[in-house]
Amino acid sequence: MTVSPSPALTRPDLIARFTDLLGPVGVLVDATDTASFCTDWRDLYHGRALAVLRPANTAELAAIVRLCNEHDVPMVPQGGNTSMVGGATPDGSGREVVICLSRMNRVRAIDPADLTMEVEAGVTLKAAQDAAREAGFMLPLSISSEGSAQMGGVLATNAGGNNTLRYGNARELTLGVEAVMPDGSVFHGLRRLRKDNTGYALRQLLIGSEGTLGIITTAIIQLHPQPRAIEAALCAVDDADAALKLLGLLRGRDPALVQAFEFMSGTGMDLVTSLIAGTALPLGERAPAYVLVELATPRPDADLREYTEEVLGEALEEGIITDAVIAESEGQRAGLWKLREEHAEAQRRAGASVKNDVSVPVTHVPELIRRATAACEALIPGIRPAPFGHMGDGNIHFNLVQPEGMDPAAFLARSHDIMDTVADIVKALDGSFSAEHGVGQLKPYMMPAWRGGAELAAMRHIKAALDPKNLMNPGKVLPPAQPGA
Ligand code: 2HG
Ligand code: ZN
Repeated sequence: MTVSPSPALTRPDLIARFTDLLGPVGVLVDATDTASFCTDWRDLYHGRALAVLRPANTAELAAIVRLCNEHDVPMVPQGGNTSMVGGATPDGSGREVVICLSRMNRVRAIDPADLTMEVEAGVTLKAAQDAAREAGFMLPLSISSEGSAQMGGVLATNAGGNNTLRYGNARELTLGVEAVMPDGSVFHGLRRLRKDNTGYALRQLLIGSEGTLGIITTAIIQLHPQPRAIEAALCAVDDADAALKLLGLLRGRDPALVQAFEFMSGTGMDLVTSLIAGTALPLGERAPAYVLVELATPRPDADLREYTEEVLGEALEEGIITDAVIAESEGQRAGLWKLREEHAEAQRRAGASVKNDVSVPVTHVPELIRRATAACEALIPGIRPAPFGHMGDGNIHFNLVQPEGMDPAAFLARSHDIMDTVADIVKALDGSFSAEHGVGQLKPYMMPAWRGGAELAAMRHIKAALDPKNLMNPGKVLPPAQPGA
């Protein structure tokens, strides 16, 4: 796919036109104002933007997308800029505009009878969760970056996170979307229907498209009843095999209660407790690995505390876990979650790291961790494997922290070797090379080997049909087509 010859309008002309449409408040052009939009959270990508555009509503967004389409201006949608794969960072050409929906930040409505929330793309996930909670409900999507991540990006990347095992990921929780398509037309799909078999599921195509097929402006999200009781516990285990046994025990007893099941390596936990202020291991001794378990129920009559003590007591007796602490208060529960949620930040502070956001069938998680640890240690002596993540749904962040004292650039130069080594193992275990972080600009090169043939061909046809000029987040998700392919 080629982008047609350069736009007829000069940069100052374009900026003037954008300013006419959005007003000065909606157009950022100074390098100091646009800098933070041009670099990703991991500091892997550094681009330039023709401008950062901040529409205040769908009509403004549609107008600027139409203008971009007319003048062949590539567009990079960006939410809270928390992508782990460079999915929202512009390239270095200075031709792309970043489109940011943070001014569209209203929770429009919560319908208690329908159990739905209508929310604009620029609302942070945390603000949406809070609004749901204040209305007596639960928005069960929960991710480490929820304080900054915005609903538009959460949906565009089909975010998963900590509660997927029980409630599904963004796709399962979204009933309808409104979106601006690459030509500037508006897809009015803000429906709140559980049943609606009327042709292709366009909203599901937009969810997870990482902004390559359109820009989601508003969504109808499915809410859940707020749990009446929640118990969180941190358990020490010897290895991932023991963690899997614990999951089996919990699910065998009552699968409906398990709301989160997060694995953490001893190495990862050491990094958190040594690098993040306000954290400390609440268990007597350091363990090779840990599991953060959360059980929850909306039933008023259940004695969840007693149940949790009983089932963890059984796990201790059977030698599945070696120690455990159950949170005694909301504050303690938050403290346990902080130990888990700060893994990404602690690893960022520990130097360069390579991330492998992979998934395998849950039963293969221990084998994945065993084999990938051995393979990476053989590849780079001193490398620090620090796997963690959403073990209950099979999604492990098999992250590797650089050896102590190694030059970070030299370590990052080995990124592809490391990623390919892990990917080979994941493939042998019937997994995926990107479980929840998406493809972005970091991983399109992996697509032919993993999604080649009819699957990638269909994706290219869809992209070409909806965005024939390749203006929506170009360079993301799909690899460049090979000549003749
Ligand atoms: C998490 O689960 C995020 O905390 C980030 O998905 C994972 O840093 C990572 O690799
Ligand atoms: Zn995650």
